[in-house]
Amino acid sequence: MKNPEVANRLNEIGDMLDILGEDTFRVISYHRAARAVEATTEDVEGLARQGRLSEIPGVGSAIAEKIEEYVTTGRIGYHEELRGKFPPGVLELLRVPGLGPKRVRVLWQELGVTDLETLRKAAQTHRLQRVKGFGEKSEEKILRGIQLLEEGQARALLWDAAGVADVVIAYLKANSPVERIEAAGSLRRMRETVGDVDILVVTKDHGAVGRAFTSMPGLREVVQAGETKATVIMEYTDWAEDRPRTIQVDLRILDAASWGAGLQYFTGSKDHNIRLRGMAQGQGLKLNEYGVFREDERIAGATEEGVYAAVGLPWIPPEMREDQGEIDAAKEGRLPRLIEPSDVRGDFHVHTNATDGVDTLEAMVGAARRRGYAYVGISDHSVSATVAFGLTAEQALARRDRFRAINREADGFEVLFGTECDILDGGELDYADEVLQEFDFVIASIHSKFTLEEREMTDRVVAAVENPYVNILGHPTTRLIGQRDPIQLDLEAVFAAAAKVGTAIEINASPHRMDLTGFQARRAKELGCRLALATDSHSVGELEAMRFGIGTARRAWLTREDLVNAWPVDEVRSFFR
Ligand code: DGT
Ligand code: CA
Ligand code: CA
Ligand code: ZN
Repeated sequence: MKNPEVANRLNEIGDMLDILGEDTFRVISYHRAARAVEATTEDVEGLARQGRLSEIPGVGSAIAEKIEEYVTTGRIGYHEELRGKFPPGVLELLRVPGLGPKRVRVLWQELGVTDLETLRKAAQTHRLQRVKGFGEKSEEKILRGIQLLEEGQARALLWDAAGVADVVIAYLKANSPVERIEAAGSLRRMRETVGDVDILVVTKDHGAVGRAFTSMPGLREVVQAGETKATVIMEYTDWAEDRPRTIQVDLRILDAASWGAGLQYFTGSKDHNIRLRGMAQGQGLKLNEYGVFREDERIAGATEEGVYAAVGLPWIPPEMREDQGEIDAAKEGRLPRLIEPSDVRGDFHVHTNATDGVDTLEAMVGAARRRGYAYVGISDHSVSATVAFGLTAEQALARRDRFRAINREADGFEVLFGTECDILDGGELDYADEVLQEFDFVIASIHSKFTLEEREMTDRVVAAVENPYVNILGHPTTRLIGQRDPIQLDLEAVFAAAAKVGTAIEINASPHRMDLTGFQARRAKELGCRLALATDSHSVGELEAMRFGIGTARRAWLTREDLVNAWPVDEVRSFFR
């Protein structure tokens, strides 16, 4: 499917026009078309062939022509023409938090800043301050922004890494004689970012698997190719920005007799492994990636369960293997029964095209149903979220009839009528209480004023959490991986307040948010909070992110009782009331 590539080109055209100071209306139309192309579930190639491109919302004839050109020739002449108008690094500057097209143009034209490196130099040597609108604060912000960007580039989002692993695994299954295959490493532990993808295989024919692995489509480079081990660099398009990126993929071929030991070893974490190995040594055993050995005899290795059992432990779920007390809990029989995908009955925090989503209410509801959910909570933005086309109270409430109509038709499935209501500067909510009480549930979220000091920010969030109409605190820290640091917030105080009044805390599974993290969510539970899993979907495809929300919940040691989504709809409704 070429949709991501097309969306990326259209976005770049919009950005370039903006830097060149072209008409805002044209700029916006390219960005809007890019979002729609990315979100549509239909392949643009097929639509182009059938002459149906203009059915994509926001795609007029001029943009349709460019998409057609890309689909047939792999390039867009207009894109290349614009590219020729400035140094290539200039576009990169847009990715620095706080730098919009207008500021980028000024930096480029007045200071000769042409890429991240020259920008860094200009900030370090305080030359930025010579430009109107830039001061010492903006220099610091820009330096931190460059650092965030580079950290983000070093590790992939979990969503992206999982996508690459899925493709590699499907390819090897289809094109080589693998008997077993699984992803290990940080991906299996569901860390929110992944350094490299580790794939483990059992096969009788090493050569055939190695050849398939080193000749997959999408390879940038083969770093090494040995008898039991190979490393390649794969290309992918990233979720957050639709940019071409690369990630390392390691393949290891294991003997069937060592499958469990290899899986255990290469899943990590390293700290978990070190502790486990210490435990084995204490019992006179040797543990490595080939098995558990007493003297020279292998007493376990074929299965992971067997490896843990050999050192006297029950199997520990991969998401818990972070050396955070899980080994002691296992030893003492205190491992929780973690939430499973099949326990999840619904999603909260879903946007539609009434605000900044791209799909209709009916499409989002239909997709949620097809996932096997019993309910879905729809939560479009409130009025102050202007960049997200937030709804006035009247507009929001006027939609209720449409929800009622869907619910009358849908047996055994319920749509909950919600809102994602902005938390304003002092912690008051964007809608009045009389409006808030009309919704089935209210998510309160921060989308503005990210830079308050901790004390003020904590008071602000606690005030929102204590509002009697608020049911869920949305993406509590607001961090965006690789783009924005978390706000200064005393999470302990927020969790304590939420536990007291019965406001649930969100685990937001949107790929670049992943907010709370597993460690934070575990602390929320310890302080008595309920948690709510939410994908913050802006299109049908993003409902899939629930997989990573569940991963995070498992990293947080959460069970069915802890997660509102695991409850039947009547219990959810009474909790919200
Ligand atoms: P990443 O790739 O940075 O997101 O994190 P991981 O955990 O996937 O790390 P990676 O790919 O370097 O190695 C995969 C697993 O292999 C790691 O989680 C544990 C195991 N491992 C790697 N190096 C060592 C080591 O020196 N000692 C031990 N005990 N285990 C190791
Ligand atoms: Ca890894
Ligand atoms: Ca690795
Ligand atoms: Zn939000």
